[in-house]
Amino acid sequence: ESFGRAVQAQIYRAGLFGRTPRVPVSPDALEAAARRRMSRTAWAYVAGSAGRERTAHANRSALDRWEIVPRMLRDVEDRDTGVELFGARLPSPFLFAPVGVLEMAHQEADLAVAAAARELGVPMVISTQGSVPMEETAVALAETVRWYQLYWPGDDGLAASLVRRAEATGAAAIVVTLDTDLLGWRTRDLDLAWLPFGRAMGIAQYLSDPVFAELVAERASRPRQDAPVKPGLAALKTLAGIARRYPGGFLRNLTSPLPRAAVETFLDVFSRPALTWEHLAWLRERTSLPIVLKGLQHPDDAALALDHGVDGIIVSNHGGRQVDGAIGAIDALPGIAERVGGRIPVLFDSGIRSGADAFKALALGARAVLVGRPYVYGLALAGADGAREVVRNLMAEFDLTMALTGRTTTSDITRDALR
Ligand code: FMN
Repeated sequence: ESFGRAVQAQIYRAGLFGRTPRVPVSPDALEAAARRRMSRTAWAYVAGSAGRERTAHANRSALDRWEIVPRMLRDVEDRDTGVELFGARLPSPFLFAPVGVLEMAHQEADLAVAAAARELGVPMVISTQGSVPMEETAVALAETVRWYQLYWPGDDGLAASLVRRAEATGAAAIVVTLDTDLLGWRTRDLDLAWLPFGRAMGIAQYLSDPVFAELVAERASRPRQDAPVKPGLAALKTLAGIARRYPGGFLRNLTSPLPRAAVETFLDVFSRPALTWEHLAWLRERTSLPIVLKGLQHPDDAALALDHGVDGIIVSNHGGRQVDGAIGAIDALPGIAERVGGRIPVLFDSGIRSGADAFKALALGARAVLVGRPYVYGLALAGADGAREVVRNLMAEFDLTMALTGRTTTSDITRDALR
């Protein structure tokens, strides 16, 4: 039995006993249910985008403009939805996109997503803005493929430390996110005057880092009225534990100089707007892992990526969270795929809400796709089970879409499948 049919059968069978899915299958119903479940601030942070949110809208409308043209009578009984990426065979073209501050959606945060990823065999991209230290997420992933997403910090020592830790936790690639060297103009968050990082949420990778601990110690020891504290690594680990167990309550409960110094240090080192293409050589010297650039939208940048010897590209506009009024991400894909010409894998995200959307992205040249908000909505509704069900449903619909359009392998999904 095929994956798509198996999932359908499971859902309809439960229906015979009066059970309907706890996590809605319809993307719109999923979003509406998550909105009802999540706090105002969490909803704003997760669902919100930059400015008037025209880019997020364009992500959807651009995907909807492409239409699939199915083919018939091609023997689609046996299908393989798998893709090959950096030497690993993946069961489907889906990955869990790096999403920070997951504690806003669910207390188990990254650990719940890791459990979902493990059960599905679907890779997870661990975020630098994680709510759980990457070492713990890696344990929860067991043998599942994990990549590490790097926000390149202002401090080189910290950057090197994060990459070292990612290697030690078995990351199969380093994803450098390029579109967020500064936070976008996020109107919903601004109107609530609410930013998670200022509350020590989503900074577990930093709080658990030995180099970060030194930076905090240095800042805390600078002369000021109330800062005689010199935190060691253990103290910072404890703080990370507190932050994790009491999402949101960390700073309210602790007003001592230490967490304040930690948050201030984070705000100091988070961004690196001075980053240029030349810095990639520095990273190349420090890791032999594949380097994947996330957030490219211009074919010339794809050409520069090739010139600088990177191993993969993710065409993405961060789900519309960074620049308002930018092109729909899928409209950037064909030009970049053409420029890359198959030399390195091109991946895609921003706006994927269905198996059919993923099919379109593959037809336009993507090897695989990352999913962001939808699994966060599942996480908010039902923890690990919810995140797993959302991606399982995407995989099922993708499988059925392949069958119903006359494709038996992902490499059969070519440009002529679309109009
Ligand atoms: N991208 C990163 O590279 N690092 C992050 O820490 C990160 N955090 C995110 C947090 C939230 C709440 C959301 C919605 C997205 C985040 N992203 C981050 C972007 C996603 O990786 C991905 O590009 C985007 O969500 C894809 O668009 P979609 O949500 O429409 O699927």
